[in-house]
Amino acid sequence: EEANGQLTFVGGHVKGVAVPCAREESEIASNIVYHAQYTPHFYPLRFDLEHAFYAAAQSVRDYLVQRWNSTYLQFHKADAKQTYYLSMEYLQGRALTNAIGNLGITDGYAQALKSFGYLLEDIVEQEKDAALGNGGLGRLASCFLDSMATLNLPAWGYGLRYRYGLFKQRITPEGQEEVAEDWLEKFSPWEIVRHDIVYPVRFFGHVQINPDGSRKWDGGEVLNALAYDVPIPGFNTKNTISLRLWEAKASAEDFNLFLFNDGKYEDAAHFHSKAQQICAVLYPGDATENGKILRLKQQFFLCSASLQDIIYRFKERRSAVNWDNFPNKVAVQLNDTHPTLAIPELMRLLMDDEGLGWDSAWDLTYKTFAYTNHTVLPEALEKWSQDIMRKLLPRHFEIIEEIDKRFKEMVHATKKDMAGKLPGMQILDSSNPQKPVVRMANLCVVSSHTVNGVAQLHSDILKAELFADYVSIWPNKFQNKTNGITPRRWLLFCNPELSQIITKWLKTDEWITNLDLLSGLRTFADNEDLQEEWGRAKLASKNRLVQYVYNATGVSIDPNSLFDIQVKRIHEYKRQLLNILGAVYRYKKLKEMSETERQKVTPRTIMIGGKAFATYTNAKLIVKLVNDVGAVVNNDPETNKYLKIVFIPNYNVSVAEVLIPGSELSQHISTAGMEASGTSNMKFALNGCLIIGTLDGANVEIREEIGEENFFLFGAKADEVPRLRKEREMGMFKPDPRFEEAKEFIKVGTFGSYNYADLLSSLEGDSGYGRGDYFLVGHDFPSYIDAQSQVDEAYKDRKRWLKMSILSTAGSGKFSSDRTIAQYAKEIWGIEECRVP
Ligand code: B1H
Repeated sequence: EEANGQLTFVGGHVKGVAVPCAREESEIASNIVYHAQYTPHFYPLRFDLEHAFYAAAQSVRDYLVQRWNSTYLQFHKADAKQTYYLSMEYLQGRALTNAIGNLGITDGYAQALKSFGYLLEDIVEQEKDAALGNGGLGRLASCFLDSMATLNLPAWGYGLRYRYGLFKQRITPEGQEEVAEDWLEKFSPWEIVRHDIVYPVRFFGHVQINPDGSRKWDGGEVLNALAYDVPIPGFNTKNTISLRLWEAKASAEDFNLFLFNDGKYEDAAHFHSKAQQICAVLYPGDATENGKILRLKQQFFLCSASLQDIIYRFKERRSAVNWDNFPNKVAVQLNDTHPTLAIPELMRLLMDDEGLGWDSAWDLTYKTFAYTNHTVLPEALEKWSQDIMRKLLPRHFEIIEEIDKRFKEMVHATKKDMAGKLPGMQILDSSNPQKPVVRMANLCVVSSHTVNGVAQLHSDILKAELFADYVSIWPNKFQNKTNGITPRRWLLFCNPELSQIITKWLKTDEWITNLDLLSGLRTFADNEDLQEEWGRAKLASKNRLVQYVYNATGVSIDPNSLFDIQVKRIHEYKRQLLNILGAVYRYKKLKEMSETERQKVTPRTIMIGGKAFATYTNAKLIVKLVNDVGAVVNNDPETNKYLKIVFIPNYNVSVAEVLIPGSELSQHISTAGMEASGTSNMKFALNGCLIIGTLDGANVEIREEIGEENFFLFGAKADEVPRLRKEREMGMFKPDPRFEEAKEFIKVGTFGSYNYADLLSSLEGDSGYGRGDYFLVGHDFPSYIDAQSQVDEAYKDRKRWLKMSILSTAGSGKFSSDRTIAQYAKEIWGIEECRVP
């Protein structure tokens, strides 16, 4: 049984290990044929590209399921402490290339598909992105899962199975249009519905006080949470972990047959439609929170189902004899405050269902949770109305009140000197009697054993500003964990040309799981042979991008121009406006030059992409402005050999996989102190792309690692920002004439009839968020233009540029999510490797 690797069922339990997966083309081919015939999603005699994709994906899933079973058997046998990553967002993107790449069977699949007349590249393109996230925070969660699996860590991801993920962006003459993205239109070949894993989740109702004084939450509405598991394979290991996504379901009992038979079809299915609402859409905000009650329901739904599942698993283990053991077996990481309700939910389950007293329940809860903060933007710090919370979650509200009360008592009793700071630190904020709120970040800080920021600068700012008062109470609670990205998806798979060169020159492919080895490339940075190969690989990726841009936009771009890219969510603090104003200024200068002067200019293609939150007016105007500027510049025969400006529509994970390898310069130009980390900066640098950027977020550490001579720095420093804003308010700001020139060039209607006065007025006036240039575009404009001139000069020297590019990759080792996750595992979670033999 175990010898041939089959699973064996013994007395209701499963024993055994997974079979190693097929490497032979013929075996892979017959597995694909099997699914094409027996997984009846398609007419069996049809075997087109789409059918081939689904059949191939399902054959891969079989291997994943085998490994996934052995992984959980291993975790169970070892009774290892496990980490549960709770996140409202995962930006998984496509899975096929990643899965066969991690399993080491890419060649076998390429050959097998060829035998059917298909190219693997074309098959891969059939897959829809799973976009259950907004931006960096969601993509970080997905990179973390890849690293947890690769490092053989006993870990799970928990999230929601949104019916519609992040919207699809269409560009029309009016700007951005949002369209629902139907990623489940056919089905997802990667998920496994778990009809055996269902938990009830309650909303509303009341708290019932029992004769013995214990409390019970009762009444209201109860929905079921049904699990869908997505297997996450590690690289070069059998370990395959799980992303468990919850879907809301009403039960059959909630279907009112009486009403239905009476012809009242909608009323009959009232609960069913309520259930559907919960997971219908991903909240499409990035760094804004606008208090939707449905969003609060989603958050609680994730927390309650996940916690019940975690407790169920704990009880299955031999260590479960004793609740004291809970934090020795369970670590829960909160991906920002979105899953904060897990804290009062664990308290409730321990006290009301398991019968523990407050002190024991609190002790276990405190030792279980850790919280990651991802932003200091005030509008993104979640605050929920106390009234809504009390109504939706009456028992949790009581528990939160009690946590707050005891926190205040503790401060009065043991930290008297801090008592004056309580109004800023307490969880319940009733200072506005019209709108009392629960401050979720405060609840997290008070209830977690560890709090971390996502880059050194950000963590320092948290300690010095946002959470400064708590630092006096708990000096050792605060840590930094600089973000990272998975080198598998973001180099090995998306940039095979460059990966081969790296392996060849390092004489090993161990860099794939030990990214620090990239520093070995430094020795060869001046080597002309390497530079030649490096340049050729970049050109191959640029050509692929040229094709992509043409297909997506109809614009032809010149592969010999400098490819300059800024892709991220559109937000004023990320300053796409600075980029486009710089581009407008460049265009104006080109127009003023003679043709002989122009010929000396470094030709550029500026690409900007990203989605704007649907109700964020200025962000949407920025999208429209970039498109309007592009339409004029790209069609100007005088200048379009030297400058093109392209808006890349519908930026997402799979688009990033084409853009990043083909980039030469990327822009990470947020107002200093406002971008907590950024992670695309790491992806670009890893792919040999140079960065123009401010001293913000992880840029600071990237610049340290790759060397300041290889980074185009400009702009105010974070600690200067408050003073600069003050000076502005006092009317002391004198704008650079080049800044005025660029704005004026737009205002006079160069780029069409739309009046951008409202958008540009955000850069004018004296003060206020959204006015008075809060984001300091005007202040940083001159140093930005100067840094761009340095870029143009550097690009003219091909050898120098290639050397800088090699050094960017060579210095990116630190930014592997393997390093980040290893630090979380050791310094926050206290978990260890648990490897499937
Ligand atoms: C980040 C968010 C975010 N920080 C609210 N905060 C959201 C806030 O739906 N919402 O309401 C969604 C997302 N996202 C990003 O996290 C930071 O801006 C980046 O700098 C950072 O790199 C990323 C990962 O840590």
